[in-house]
Amino acid sequence: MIDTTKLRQIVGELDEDSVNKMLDQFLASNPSGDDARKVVEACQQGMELVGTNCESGESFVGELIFAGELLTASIEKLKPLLGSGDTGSRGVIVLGTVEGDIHDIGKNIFKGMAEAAGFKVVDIGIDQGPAAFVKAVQENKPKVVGFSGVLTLSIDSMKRTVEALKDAGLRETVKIMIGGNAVNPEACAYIGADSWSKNAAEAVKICGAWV
Ligand code: B12
Repeated sequence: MIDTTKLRQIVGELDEDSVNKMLDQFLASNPSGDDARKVVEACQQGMELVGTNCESGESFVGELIFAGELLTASIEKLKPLLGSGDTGSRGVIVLGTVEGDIHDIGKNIFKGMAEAAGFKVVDIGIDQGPAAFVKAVQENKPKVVGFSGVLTLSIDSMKRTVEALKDAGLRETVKIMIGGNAVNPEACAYIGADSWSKNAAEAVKICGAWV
C-alpha cells in the first residue's frame, strides 16, 4: 500500500513528478478499490493544505488552481479502480456552479469522482441561473442535481434554483445535493436541498445510496 502521509505531503507541495511516480507505482501493485479510495482521500488532504496556505498568504491562487488540476488528473488515473468504470451506469447527475459564482475547482473534483463511481455527469458550467438548471433537467432527466457554490451569496442562488425546479414541476423527480465552501446543514434546510457536503468523496457515496 502507498504511504498516504508522504502522498499528502507531496500533493501539498505540488510536486507533480513525485505524485505521478508514486501513483504509477501504486497502480502497478494491483491495488483494490478501497486502497484507491484511501489514495484519493490523501490527495484531497494534500489539496486542503494548499487551500490553507492560500488563505494564510503562503501560496497563491495559481497554486490552488494547479492543485485542482493535479487532483483531477490523479482521479483520472485512479478512475478504473474507483467505480464500475462504466460511466453512466448509475444514472445522470446534472451539475453546475450557481448564478453569481464562478468558482469551479471543487465542482470539477466532484465531477471526476462521480464519473469514477459510474455516474454520467452533465456539467453545465459556472455562473448558471435557475433557467439553465431547469433546461438541463428537462433535457437530461437526471437522478441527482448538484449545485456548487463557495460564495455566501450562492446560498440564495441555490434557493432560487430549487424554487424554479418546483415551479417547473421537476423538484420531485430529482434529489438535490449541494456542495462547496458555503454549504452547511442550516443552508441545506433553507435552500430545500436533500443533502449537503464539503467532501466530494462523501457526497458521491450519498448519491450512490440515492440511486
Ligand atoms: C481559488 C479561489 C478563487 C479563484 C477561482 C478559480 C476557479 N476556477 O475556481 C478566483 C481568483 C477566480 C476567485 C475569484 C473570486 N473569489 Co475566490 N477564492 C478562491 C479560494 C482561494 C479557493 C476556493 C477553492 O477552489 N477551494 C478548493 C476547493 C477544492 O474547495 P471547495 O470548492 O470547497 O470544493 C470541495 C467541496 O466543497 C466539494 N464541492 C465543491 N463543489 C461541490 C458540488 C457538489 C454538488 C458537491 C456534492 C460537492 C462539492 O468538493 C470539493 C472537494 O472535496 C477561496 C478561499 C478558500 N480557501 O476557500 C476564495 C473565496 C471563495 N473567494 C472569495 C471571493 C470574495 C472571490 C471574489 C468575489 C473576489 C473578487 N473580489 O473578485 C471572486 C468571485 C467572483 C465570482 N463571481 O465568483 C471569498 C468568498 C467569500 C464569501 N464568503 O462569499 C473566498 C472565501 C476568499 C476569502 N476568504 O475572502 N476565487
